[in-house]
Amino acid sequence: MTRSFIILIFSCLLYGSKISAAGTAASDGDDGYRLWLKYELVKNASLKAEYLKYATFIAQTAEGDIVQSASRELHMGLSKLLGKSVHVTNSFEGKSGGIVLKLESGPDPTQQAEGYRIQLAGGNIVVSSKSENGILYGTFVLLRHMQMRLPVKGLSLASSPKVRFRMLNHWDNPDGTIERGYAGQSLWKWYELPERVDPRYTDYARANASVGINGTVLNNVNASARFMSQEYIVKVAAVANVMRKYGIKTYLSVYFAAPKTLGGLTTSDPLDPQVRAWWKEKVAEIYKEIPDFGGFLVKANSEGEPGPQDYGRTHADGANMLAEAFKPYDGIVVWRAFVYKADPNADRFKAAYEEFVPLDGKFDPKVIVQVKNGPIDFQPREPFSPLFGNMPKTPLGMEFQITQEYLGFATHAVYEAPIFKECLDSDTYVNGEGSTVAKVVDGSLHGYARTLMAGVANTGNSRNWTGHPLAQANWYAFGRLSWDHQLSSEHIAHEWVALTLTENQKASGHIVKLMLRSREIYVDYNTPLGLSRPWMGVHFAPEPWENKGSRPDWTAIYYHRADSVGLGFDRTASGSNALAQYRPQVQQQWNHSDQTPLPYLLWFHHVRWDKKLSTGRSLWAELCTRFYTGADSVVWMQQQWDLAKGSLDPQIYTDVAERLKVQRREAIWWRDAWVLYLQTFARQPIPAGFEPPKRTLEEVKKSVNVYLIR
Ligand code: BDP
Repeated sequence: MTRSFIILIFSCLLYGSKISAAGTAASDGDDGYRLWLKYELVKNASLKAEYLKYATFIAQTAEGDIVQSASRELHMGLSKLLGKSVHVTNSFEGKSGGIVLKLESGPDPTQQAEGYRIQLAGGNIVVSSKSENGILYGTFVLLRHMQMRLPVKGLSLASSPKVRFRMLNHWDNPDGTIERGYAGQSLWKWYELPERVDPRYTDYARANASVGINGTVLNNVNASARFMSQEYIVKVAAVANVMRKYGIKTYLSVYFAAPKTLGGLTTSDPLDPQVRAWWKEKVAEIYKEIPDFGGFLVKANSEGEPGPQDYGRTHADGANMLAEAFKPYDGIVVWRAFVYKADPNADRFKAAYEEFVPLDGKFDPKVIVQVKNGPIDFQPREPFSPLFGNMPKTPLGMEFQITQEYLGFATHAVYEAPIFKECLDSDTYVNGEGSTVAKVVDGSLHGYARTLMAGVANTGNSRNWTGHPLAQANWYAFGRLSWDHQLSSEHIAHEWVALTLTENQKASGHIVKLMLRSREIYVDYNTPLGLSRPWMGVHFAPEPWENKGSRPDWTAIYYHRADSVGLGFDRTASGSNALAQYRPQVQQQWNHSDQTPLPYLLWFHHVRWDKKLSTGRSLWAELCTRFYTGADSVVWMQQQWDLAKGSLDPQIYTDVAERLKVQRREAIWWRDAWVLYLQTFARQPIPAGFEPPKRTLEEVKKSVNVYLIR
């Protein structure tokens, strides 16, 4: 069969059946399934006429499944945007008035190959790239351009990704549950794979490719060894077959002790020849089924997971053993640096640095060490991890959390781009001023070619993918920033709102305002002034009184250190001295409580309750002010949302409006939990102007417990 014949059949099928699963719209109301790929009909007549000028044909001039996906998407997108089925052909000689998808010649093994160019030439719009992936990305950008109702006149766009591996990490378990997932069950239906391949996998791949994501780790970092069994490898291969068509490589998290538990060996020691042979065979087995397999993600010797240290070996020994198994292939090993030992005298803040910095230079070139943005654990605000910049001989990847583990699950609206940006824009000063975390991660500071940004996914099988409709923006923003970390939070928010919620500029302005302030508002009622709140619970409500845990750093009191004198964790030289892990210029910013910016104050200082802060208020009064104004600002968020009402789909409007009501109620509840608890130490009244909580501390504690039991 010739390619043009295949294309013709495919166009007919696609158009004949109207729209694939990908484009299914809900009959009444918008259920959010289509994400930012809605392709709503262009109503403005002159703009539509301008787009139609280039809609006489789609020329798919290159072979390959990924280019095929691009022309399929373009065909579908144009038919919905313009109400016209555009003919797909494989040549355009002498013709104008179409869109041409073209592979540029010249080999280019770098990430630049994934870049695209969109320009006007010979009366056509030409989308070109050195790679199939680039053509697909360019196609999505062109469709985005039209979705944003931008003119074609003078069209000239070009962009290359700044980071090479842009991936989602799913914390999904084989039984369908998702660790820290708040949008339903796992997307991956292991029980029906490999025979039945849910069409939703294709829509997942489309959404990711549309923002430049090119990798997905399907399973939880607290990994089940089952994923290494032949039974599961075949299932994973069926998912990988879908991902491949969208330029997405499939990865797996591995259980380090699998040689023992699955392979029946007596040890999983990384220096044992039999163990090494086991992994080599396992990797070969995977590549037989998945020729473009991406690699492994490993959580080892962390929170009880097995690892090389169980055998007196180092993280580098473990990672390098796996890297050796990948030698014949393209795959990589992503080794996580999320480690902290159960040491009652230690500061968890310092743990990853202490374990990993001495290993700098000892990792195989196929290894990337994946570091969480902050030193502790995805708190609403954290200083950047001191590992960034301090391992110049090891590629360090970024791990952000998109799922809202500490950000109110799928109930609270928190736009995360500002969290990601805050970290990426932080200056490590390792090579002088301007040595930002972003430059460490994109490899430009230390010359790494293998660069990575990962986001812990917030997707589930909820019809709208993310539970909270506004949480879709966090998935979108992660993808956009993994491609280009220089984009601003505001720019990304504008794009997402225009693509997903409304074309109306005024309404969009209100929603973008809401999104941009949402994180600060959340921090104010949740963990103001640099408080943090991890412990071993569900991580929903703050439970600052929590003092029971099997180790000290699995309690809440370990982190905030409230006592009769004051509040906060002293990490200066008089305390844990964690600050010494940063360059002097960074230390200077945070060393003195008088000069430390308020958002970071309690991360580094134990501050007296009556200390006067730069706002003119005492610590206690400032805390109360933040808790109260934060909770009250949710009302402002509700107002912004309501101002956009007339321009929103009613189903989405109502969904968000109702979630904001819950957010308001919970913000007050969390505020009350903190102020009543802290008051037992500060022994001061709630400052004038704020109404004291209507409940007692005991009542708040009980209500949190009830929540936990439920
Ligand atoms: C914490 C989560 C836990 C994860 C762990 C990790 O509470 O569920 O397993 O991080 O990243 O944030 O490994």
